[in-house]
Parts: sequence; structure tokens; C-alpha cells
Amino acid sequence: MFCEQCEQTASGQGCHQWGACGKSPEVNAVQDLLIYLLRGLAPVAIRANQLSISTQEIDRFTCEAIFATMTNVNFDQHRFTDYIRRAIAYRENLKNQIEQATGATENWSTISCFEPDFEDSLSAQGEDIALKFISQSGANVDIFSLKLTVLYGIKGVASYAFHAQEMGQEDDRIYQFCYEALAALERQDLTLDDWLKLALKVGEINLRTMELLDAGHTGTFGHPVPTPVPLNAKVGKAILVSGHDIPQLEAVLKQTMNKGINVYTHGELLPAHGYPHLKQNYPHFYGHYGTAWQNQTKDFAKFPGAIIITTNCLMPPHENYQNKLFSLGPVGYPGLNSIPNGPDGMPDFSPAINKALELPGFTEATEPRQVTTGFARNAVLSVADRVIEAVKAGQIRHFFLVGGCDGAKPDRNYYTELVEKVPSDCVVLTLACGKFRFFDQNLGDIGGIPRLLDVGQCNDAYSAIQIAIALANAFNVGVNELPLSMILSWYEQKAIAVLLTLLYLGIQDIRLGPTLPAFLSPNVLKLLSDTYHIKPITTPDEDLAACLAKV
Ligand code: FS2
Ligand code: SF4
Repeated sequence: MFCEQCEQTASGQGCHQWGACGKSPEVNAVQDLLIYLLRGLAPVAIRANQLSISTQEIDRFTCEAIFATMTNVNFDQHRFTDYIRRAIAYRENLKNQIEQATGATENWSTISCFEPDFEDSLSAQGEDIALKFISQSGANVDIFSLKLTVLYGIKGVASYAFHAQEMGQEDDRIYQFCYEALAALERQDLTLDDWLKLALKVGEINLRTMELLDAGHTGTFGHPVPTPVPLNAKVGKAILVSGHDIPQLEAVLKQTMNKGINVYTHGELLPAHGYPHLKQNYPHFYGHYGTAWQNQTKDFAKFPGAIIITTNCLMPPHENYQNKLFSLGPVGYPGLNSIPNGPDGMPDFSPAINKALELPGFTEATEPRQVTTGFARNAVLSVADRVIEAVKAGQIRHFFLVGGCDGAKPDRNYYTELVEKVPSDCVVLTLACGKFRFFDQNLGDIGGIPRLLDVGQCNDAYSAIQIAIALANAFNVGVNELPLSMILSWYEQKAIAVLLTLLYLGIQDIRLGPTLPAFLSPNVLKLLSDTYHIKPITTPDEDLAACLAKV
């Protein structure tokens, strides 16, 4: 087994025996096998597109299958076997269509003809494939490093594209690029410079993908508005919805209407409370429960209702709550209840609803507590004039974007301490699950502008980028000249895609932690730090001093 796609990779070097996320070597190997099949499907899809043969269903399948290989999404070997079978079926069907269209036999490369032996161990075959990939590419560690950067970045893009597509937002250029990048992983003729350009292109395409996702969310649910969210429990039956998928959260809300069940968000679904459409139409959309994903084994065990996990981050469930936990879409774990589709092909949440009705729910209310979310781009930019005035008047000295993922490592306390130490004349913008390190702190306000602004999920990185660009335009400077510092925490592959987007946009001086990606070779890291001055976090005091010296 070899996997180093996330921040918690073992010893900062790679998981070899067992995934620190809980992924077994067998599941890791079938994930590698699936990626190999998708890399072989890619050239066939590219050829089909050249011939105007529709690949729409395959585009969506590819994104879902890639999404399933991300950290903390799917641990179920059977699900990967199914994805593998479907990839082969789609590929062979497309080949037939291509041959019918051209009237000729195409010369497909080995990877596009590969079929595993389903009678034999798929994980053993996946191990072989992974070793071959390493031995083919590993001779040049820097190129291998950038190949992994591209692959992991594409995983992030595919997950965002999957979300956007659920809301009817698609752009063929995204799918085409994913195919091109997957196909490129087979090439041995590209230089370091070519791979660097391809990695930045992942960032460019990811920006477009996040733009679509933003359009999907705001077009479907309205622009988020600042909204107080109860953190306390209310007496009554309860369902907890976790992950990132807002359309699926709405489906749960629809199916629980008038059933006497209060719906709570967990983790990255907190910002869903900011969407006016959800707040206005579903009175039982109540509050938020628990904190970041890595605390779920405690939080889920205590929750007295059913729990639905729509996307990452799923941890291997504990026995004491597995029977009330339900997974959806690309998410999976052996033996975990999965939400079936109804006759209309849409998820039917009845099993989770019935479980919630069976369970006691909250029998006592807890002490009222709340946080405010909903400071996405529209809300922040609607007070842009006041923000600009406050900056000009010296009331706001500096902005800190403290965003990204959370995780279990103790060195992530850096982010809590940093926010606590941010001087009182500075504003903190935050997004993604890393905010649970400080989201309930009362930092007060500056002239009515809150000092802690929750822009949204990691999926809302586009919103944060638009805020930075709008401020830069208002001050007639580039984003790098703003009194703004980006202090990011990463964990999984969406964060890699967002980081590549920031580099594509030419953002300098990003501080990244808690550790730097293991898949970046020393030379690649040097290249990035020479060009973009990207640097590891140090201590809160040192980093704050350096950021404030920028003004
Ligand atoms: Fe957080 Fe986990 Fe959002 Fe990441 S809930 S680390 O996969 O997607 O951010
Ligand atoms: Fe290890 Fe992360 Fe890979 Fe899991 S996803 S096996 S923790 S590197």
C-alpha cells in the first residue's frame, strides 16, 4: 500500500501498512485500480467528444467515481468493484459507438483495453498497477510529485463538479480537462515545466468549477445572508445531516416536512443555514450539532436521532452508532446503511426518517447558544463601502483569511491560537471545517462589521476569492497588495484543488499548515516557494507579526 494524498498521511511520508484515515490496504488498492480504469476510459471519452458522441452520463459517473476515492469518502471494496465494472462497461460501449461512427477499428493503448480478472483478487491487481505507476514515474521524483499533484487536484475538481452537476451546473470544458489530465498521467514525454503548467491548469479549471458550484448554490437557494444558528438542542425527534451536499439536505428537509422531526446540520453543512430559501421554506430546519469531522465518533454517538452523511468526511463508524448512520451518493462503508433511490430515481430518505422516529430525539432542551454564518460574497460586498471606509480610516488594519480543513492533529491548535491573538483592529474571514477551532468565539465588531466572518464551506472558496478580488478592485491594487494574509489549513484533495487555484491566480505569501503536502518533492516545494513565496506556518506570534508587517 502507498497513499500520501492527505495531510494525515503516516509519519508525514505515506501510509504503507494501513491508512491513518482507516482505509485498509485492500480498499486503497481497489481505489488505485479504479483510478487506472478511469485513466484508460479518459482517452476513449476524449475521442468520443471529438466525434460529437455524447459522454454526459460518463462525465457524471467519472466525477462520482473519482470523488469516491477521496479521503474519508468511501471505504467499501464492493462499491469500488461496482465502479470498476461500470467504468469498463462505459468504455467498451463508447468504443463501439466510436467504431460505428468512424467505420474503422481504433488502435487503443494498453491502458484503454485493460480489464482486471474479476475471479482473482482485485486488490492484488490494484497493488500491481500502483507499483507499475510508481516505477514508471518514480525515476524522476519531481515529475512524480507533480503527477500526484495533478491527480489529487483533479480529485478536488471532480468532487466540486459532482456537486455543481447536482444543481444543473455543468461545463463540458471541465469534464474534457479532467479526461485530458487523467490521460496525461500515462505520458512519459512531458517535462517538469509541462507538469507544472498542467498543475496550474487544474487550478484554473477548478476556479471555473467552483464558480459553477457557487452559481448552483446561489441560484437554487439564494445568496447567503447573515443568519444566527442555534447550537443548542430543542426537544423533539431529530435528524442530523453531515457532509457538504446542500441539495441533498433540502431533499431531507422536504421529506421530513410535517413529521415532527427537527433537522440539524453537522460539520460543513453549518453554512446551509445562511441560504434564505432553506430558512424560509422549512420551519423544522433548526440548528447545528457538533463540531468538526474528526470529533464525529463522539458527536454521532451522543446524537439521539438518525444521521445522514452526504459526503466527506466519514470516519470508520463505531458500533454504538452505526445502526443510526446512513450514507449517500459516493459515500460508503462496509455494512453501513445506504439511502436507496425511490421510483423517481431520487434518494428516498424513509429508512433514516423511520429511524429518527424510532429513536428518542432530544428529551430536554439545552442552554441556548448560537453562532452566525452566511457572510458569503454578497453579504460581505453589500457592506463593501463601510469596509473600505473603515480601512481608509485606519479602523481595520488587516484581514486574515484563516480557512481550510480541520483534522485531529494537536498542531492544528495553531489556528485557534492565531485567531485568538489577531489584534482587535483586524478582521478574520473563515471558511471550511477548520473554523470549528474558533467558530464560536465572540470577536466583537468594528463599527458594526463583525470581526469574524464565516464565508461558508470549503466548497465556497470561490466566494472568498471574489471578496478578495472585489476589495482589490475597490482599492485599485492587486490582491497581493491588499492588507490581507491567507493562512490556510489543508487536509484532503479539495484543498489541493483550491490551493492550485490560488497559485493559478498568482496569490503570494500563502501560509500553509499544519504540515506541507508529503507528495511535494523538495525541488517542487522550492519552485513553489521561489515563485509564490508559499511557506509553512510557524508560530501564531511569528506569523502574525510577519503578516502585519506587510501593511
Ligand atoms: Fe473538512 Fe473534510 Fe470540507 Fe474537507 S469536512 S476536511 O473533506 O471537504 O473541508
Ligand atoms: Fe493515508 Fe490519507 Fe491516504 Fe488515508 S487518504 S491512506 S490517511 S494518505
